[in-house]
Amino acid sequence: MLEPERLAALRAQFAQSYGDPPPTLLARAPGRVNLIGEHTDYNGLPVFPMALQRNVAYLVRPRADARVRLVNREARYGAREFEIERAIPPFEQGDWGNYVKAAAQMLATRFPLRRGFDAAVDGNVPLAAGLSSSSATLVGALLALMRINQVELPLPELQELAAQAERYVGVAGGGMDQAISLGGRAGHALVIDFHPVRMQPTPMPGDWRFVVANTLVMAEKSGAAREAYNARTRECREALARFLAHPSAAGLPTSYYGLVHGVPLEGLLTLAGQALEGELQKRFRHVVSEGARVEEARLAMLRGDARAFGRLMDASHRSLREDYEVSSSELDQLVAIAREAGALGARLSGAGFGGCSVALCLEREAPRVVEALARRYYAARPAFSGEALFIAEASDGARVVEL
Ligand code: NG1
Repeated sequence: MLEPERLAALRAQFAQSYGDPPPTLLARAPGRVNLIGEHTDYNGLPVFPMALQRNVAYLVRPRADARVRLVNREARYGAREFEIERAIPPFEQGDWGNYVKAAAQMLATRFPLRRGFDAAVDGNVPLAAGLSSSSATLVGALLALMRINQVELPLPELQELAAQAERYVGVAGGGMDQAISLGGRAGHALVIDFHPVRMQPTPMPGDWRFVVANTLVMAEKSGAAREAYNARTRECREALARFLAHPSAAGLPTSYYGLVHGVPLEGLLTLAGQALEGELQKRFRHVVSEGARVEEARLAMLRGDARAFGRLMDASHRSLREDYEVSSSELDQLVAIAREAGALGARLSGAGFGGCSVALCLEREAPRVVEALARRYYAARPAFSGEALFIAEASDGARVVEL
C-alpha cells in the first residue's frame, strides 16, 4: 500500500521523533489530475478527474488524549502540535498544519472527538501544482482521526464533509479534490456530480495515456492564487444572477446545472450574449460550455474515441485561456509542445495560474510527447527534478489500514 522504501523512511522518522511504541495505522490519500470539467464544481456542474499514483501518507500512533503531533519528511514543513477542541484556532495562513486542523475542526464540530495522534507525514504529490496535494493532506488526516475515534460515514457524506472542511483554510472551493481523493478507482476516471455527490466510474481505455507536466510555477492556493480563485467564484455567482434577471431568461431553470441540462448549449450562449457583457459574459460562457463538455467527454471515453476526447480537451483549454482567463504563458507553452509532439489534446488542469498541464496521447505516442516536453520545456529549467513530468496512473482512493 506504500512503496517499501517510503514506508521504511517514514518509520525511521517516526521512531526518531516519538520513540516507542511504534505506529499502528497507515493512512494514505491520493492527489488527482482533472481530465476535463474545470472550474465547474463550485458551480454545481460535474468534473472528470482520476486519482493519481502519488499520495500523502500518515504513519500514525493513536493517543489517549486530544493532542495532535505532526512531523513531516519534507524539512521545510516544520513539526506542528495542537489540541482538538471545539474551536481550533488556525496556524498562520499558508501553514501546512492547517489542512490537518481543517479535518479535526470539521469532525470536532460534528462528533465527540476524544483522541488525537502522533504522526509522521510524507507526500509525493507535487505541491501547489493543481494536483491537489492540499486535499490529499486533509483527507489522510480525516481518515486517520475517524478511525481512531470510531467515526463512520457513508462515502457521499464523507466526500461532502471533506469539501466543507477545506473551507477552514479560506478557499471557497468546490468538492472535486476531496471527492476523488476519497472515491478514486484504479483503472478508472470518474465523472463526479455534486449536491449530493454522485460518481460515474468510467473505465480508462488500455492504450490511453495522460501525460502530466508541471509548469514549475507554484499556484499556491492558500496564498497568491487564492484571491484570483475566490474572485472567479464570485463572478460566476454574479453572472448567473444577472443572466436570470434578464427578461429573455424568464421561465428558465435557475441553476447552472438546470440550465446546462435543460437548455441546448447554442441557445444558452445566444441568450448569454443578450443578457450579459464583458467579463461576466465570458465567465458564464466558460462555465456552461465546460459543463456540457464533461458529458461529451464521458461518452467519448466509453466509446474509446481518443480523438474526440482530445478535441474536447483542446476546447476546454481555449475556453479557460480566453473566457475564464486562468491560463499562463507557461501552461500555454506546455500545451502547445504536447500537441505538436503528437498528443491528441491538451489543457491546463486544476485551478490554473501555474500548476500542471495534462495531455492525452495514445500509448505509442507517449514517449515522443514526454521527450519533447523534457527537451523543449524542462532542459532550460534547472528546478526540473524528474518529478515534474509523468504519466498518470488511475489509482484507488484514500485508505487507512492497521499495520
Ligand atoms: P486545485 O487548485 O487544482 O487543487 C481547485 C479547487 C477545485 C476546483 C479547481 C478548478 C479546492 C481545494 N480545489 O483545485 O475544487 O474548483 O480548482 O477546477 O478548492
